[in-house]
Amino acid sequence: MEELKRAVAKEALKFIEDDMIVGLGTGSTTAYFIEYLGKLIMEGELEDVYGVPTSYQARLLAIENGVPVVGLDEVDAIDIAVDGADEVDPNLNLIKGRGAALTMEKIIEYRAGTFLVLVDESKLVERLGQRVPVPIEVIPAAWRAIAEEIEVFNATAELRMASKKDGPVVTDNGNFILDAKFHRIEDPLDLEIELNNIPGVVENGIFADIADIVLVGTREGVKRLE
Ligand code: ABF
Repeated sequence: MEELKRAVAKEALKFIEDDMIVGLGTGSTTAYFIEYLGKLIMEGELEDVYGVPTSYQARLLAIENGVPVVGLDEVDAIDIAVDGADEVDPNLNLIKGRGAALTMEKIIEYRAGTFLVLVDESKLVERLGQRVPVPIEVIPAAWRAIAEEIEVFNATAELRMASKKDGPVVTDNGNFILDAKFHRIEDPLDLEIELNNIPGVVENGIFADIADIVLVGTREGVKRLE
C-alpha cells in the first residue's frame, strides 16, 4: 500500500512547474508528495514554488522538507492543489476528512485552478458512504443538537474521539468532528449543500464536483481519471 501511495505522489510531481502556488493537502499520501516536492525545490529543479498548507500537519511537513509556505491571504490565486481522499466515486465526487482538516482543504481546493487527488485503488467506490462515514466539522456547543438533527437524513452521527482519556478530536479551527453514516447517499452534491445549511455546521467532507484529476495507484501502475 505504501508503494502505491509513493507511486501516485511521484506522478503528481509532473504537474508542478516553476512559479506555481501549490495547495498542500493533509494525510499520508500527500505527505509523500510534500517530501518529494521539497527535494526538487532543495535540489534547484523547481524554482519559485510556494505551498499553501491545508493544515498544521501539512505546514510542519512542508517546513521540514524545504517547501516555502505562504498563507491563503498572501496569494492572488492557487495554481494547483494536491490532496488525498477517503473515497472516490465514478463521477469523481469525494469523501474527505479522516485527517479532520476538511474545512481548510475545501477552502483551498475549491479555489485551485486544478485540484489533483491522490489515492490508491482501495479508495474507489461505486457510491459514496460505502466504506467511510461523512465527517462534519461542527461548532463544539452544537455537536449533540446537530447529531440528533442528522437523523432526519436517515443517518447516525458519532462524535469523533481522540480517546476516552483525551476527549473529542479538536480541529485546527477549534471545532469538533461528527462522523455520519448515511443509509444511502443518492445525490452527493445535494447532501453536501443540505448539511452545510444546518446552523452550527462549519463544513462537511463531501467534495462533490470539485476534483479535476484523480491519480489512482494500482498494482498495474498509476491510472488517471478525469
Ligand atoms: C486528507 O487525508 C483527508 O481529507 C483524507 O481524509 C485523508 C487521506 O489520507 P491518506 O492519504 O492517509 O489515506 O486528505
